[in-house]
Amino acid sequence: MKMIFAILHSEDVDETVEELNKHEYWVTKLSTIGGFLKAKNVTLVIGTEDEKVSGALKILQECAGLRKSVKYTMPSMSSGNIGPGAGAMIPIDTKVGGCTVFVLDVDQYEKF
Ligand code: 2BA
Repeated sequence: MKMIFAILHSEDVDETVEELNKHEYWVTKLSTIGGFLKAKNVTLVIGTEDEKVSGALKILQECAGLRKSVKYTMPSMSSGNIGPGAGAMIPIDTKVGGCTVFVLDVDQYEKF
């Protein structure tokens, strides 16, 4: 038996928990705050059998891992862009998400 602690961005939590539940993982959500940036994040506590750990890690990586995203922004007027297409949105590559995971051994597991 293992205990997985996964610290992830709040915006990735709903999809991640839904996917974990769909694959029959038990999950507890804790509202947490990063010690360095003091920003809110969420820590998921997942108790599971050893053989199911890799499946949980795969879901965490897919739903909450660091990934690329394209944001669109308006060009600034001050850039002197006044020709045709001046109002067109500019795509900017950004990175979103990111998840820190700890996997611990569990000595005993009971439900009373
Ligand atoms: P990440 O490394 O992606 O960490 C995101 C959040 O995950 C952290 O929030 C913290 O809540 C948790 N976390 C990460 N590694 C941990 C660990 N070994 N033990 C316990 N919790 C852990 P924050 O502490 O607010 O950190 C936000 C981001 O600031 C970090 O992103 C990292 O890029 C940077 N950072 C954190 N501590 C730092 C430090 N001492 N020096 C420089 N940069 C730091």
